[in-house]
Amino acid sequence: MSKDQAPNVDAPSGLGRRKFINTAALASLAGVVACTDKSAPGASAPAAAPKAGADSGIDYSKYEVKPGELDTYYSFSSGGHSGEVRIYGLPSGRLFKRIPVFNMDCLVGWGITNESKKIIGTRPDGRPLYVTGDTHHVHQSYVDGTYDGKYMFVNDKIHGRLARVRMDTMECDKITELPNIQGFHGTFPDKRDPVDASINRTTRVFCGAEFAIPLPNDGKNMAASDKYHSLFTCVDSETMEVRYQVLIDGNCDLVATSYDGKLAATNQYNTENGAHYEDMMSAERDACLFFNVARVEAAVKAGKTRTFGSSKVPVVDGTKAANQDPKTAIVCYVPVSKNPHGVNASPDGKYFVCSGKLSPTATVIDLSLVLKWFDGEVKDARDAVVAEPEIGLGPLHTGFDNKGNAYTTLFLDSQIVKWNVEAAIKAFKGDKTAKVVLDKLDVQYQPGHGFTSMGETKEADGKFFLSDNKFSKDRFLPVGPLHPETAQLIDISGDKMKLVADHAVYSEPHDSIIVRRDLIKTRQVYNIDDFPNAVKDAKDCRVERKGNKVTVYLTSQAPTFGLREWTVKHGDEVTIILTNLDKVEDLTHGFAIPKYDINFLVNPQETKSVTFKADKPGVYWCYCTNFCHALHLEMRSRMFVEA
Ligand code: RUQ
Ligand code: CUA
Ligand code: CA
Repeated sequence: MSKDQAPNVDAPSGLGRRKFINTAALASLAGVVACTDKSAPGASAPAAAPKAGADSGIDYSKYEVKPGELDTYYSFSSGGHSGEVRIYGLPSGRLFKRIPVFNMDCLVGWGITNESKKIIGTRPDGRPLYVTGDTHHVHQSYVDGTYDGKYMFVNDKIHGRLARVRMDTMECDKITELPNIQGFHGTFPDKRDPVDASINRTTRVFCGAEFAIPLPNDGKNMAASDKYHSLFTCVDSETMEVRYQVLIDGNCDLVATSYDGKLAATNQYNTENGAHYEDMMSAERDACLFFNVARVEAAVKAGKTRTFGSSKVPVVDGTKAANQDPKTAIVCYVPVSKNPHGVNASPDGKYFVCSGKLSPTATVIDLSLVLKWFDGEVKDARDAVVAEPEIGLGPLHTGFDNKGNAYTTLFLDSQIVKWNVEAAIKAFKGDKTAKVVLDKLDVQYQPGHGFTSMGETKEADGKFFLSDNKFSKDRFLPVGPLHPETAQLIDISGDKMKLVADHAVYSEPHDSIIVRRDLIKTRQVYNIDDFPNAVKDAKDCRVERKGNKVTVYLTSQAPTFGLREWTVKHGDEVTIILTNLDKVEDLTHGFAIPKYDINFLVNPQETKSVTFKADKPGVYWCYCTNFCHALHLEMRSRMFVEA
């Protein structure tokens, strides 16, 4: 690939790199992938990749996970518009598992088995309600500021759904559709329960809707977009039911929660309620909204609520007009730089950082001052801003170490910037000696999310930062027009950031968390008693008929299925219930029926079922799809559909 094809194109002339990006400049940027002014201070051209191997002075073997060794961290990653969640090991970058959530997956039978369709929801004809999804953000459940290893939550931006993944089996067990919203983007669970301390674990998951819509959205009126609204939603992490929603002005983008459980926040880039991008960029400032959780819940309890459309979910009024008096307000609108992106909580529990996106700054908001605003002690919400350092072009997301440093992705600069939060606060107060920006590192290319090891917990350990980059051209062997993306591993334990690995990841890694391995406790074999329809003995295998409904009870035990053959009649509705009686770890069987579009797995001691219409007469070899035994190919059964 020639240099001029590389994604590092100089800024269109006339674009002042350290100045604000205005509408026109942004529009002209749309045609280039990057903008890098090599003469600017602190910047270097990422066109030349850091030298590999011995030349870089980095001992890469330190980060190697040798054959037979295990990784020290898990990385749980959303798969963007693949609709799934992925599990990697770090530092190796090994891909362990893809968890189907909002997509269909014929490896495990997600969207094919009755059990998965019950979680996804079905249409009247029995097909899954939706087979597309767009997962953006994954976060785990907390107990007192760190992961409790129980659940993982992930959003679907397309259809406005929140899914829960059980951490013991690493499978999705619930999906909830949020009412009256579109473009569900940011999500974050509570880090601590502020109301009922006896529960002492996450009970809320907050969800931000990015696209404002008419309420109700009943097709009667397109109206002007300034009449649209967004809702901020709270879902109960145990029941996965929607508890309440808050009506707001503008939109939501990312979501963060405080460590004391008192505040939930969302940054918003469209305070203008614009329908087109230039309208969304017309105001000088947008906002970061802070929800006073106790007050919101008191308002819900007091019945100061309304509902929209057919939804029964109580909605409280968080609009500006209804929240003029701080002493009774449920929402605080803190003005921040125009069109911000990302809001992240520092692990010391004190600050939230919003990234400027269109402004080369990050905004640091002091949570104690937000709480003081609610008490009437701070007059102007903008006074909760304690720093606004200039860090580089196109800042998006921030991770933190355990030494008070922040690491922000710079999309346009293709860099990670390391900066010190307390120094930024000093500089904001006028201290000219404060050294704010400590280091910059080129990444390849255009980072979106970046996150640190354990960085979303109070156990942030300052070891690694992972940069999920949106572009990878020239970093990997070419594979056609659809490129992989890059997840670059950066050692942040020293003063200087060190790029230590390029991991190719399938499109589109969106956001991840890096979790210490000791926090994850999985079961390796299911408990047969957890499945009420389990066929517990091979002797129980049989065919039962009620009218034209036929149930086939089946077991698998390497290398046989419990029935060698069975007969149903043309036109029957057939349900097959299959229990894997094998107890040995890793002894998974598959079950496929040609021409009937059936394909799913049963793990040790697991039960799954499928239902279909026997609409094609003939002999069908049902076979095991998952290599399980020396006689795997012989592991078959015959379905006879009698004409
Ligand atoms: S957003 S690249 Cu969908 Cu996570 Cu910032
Ligand atoms: Cu059972 Cu292959
Ligand atoms: Ca805006």
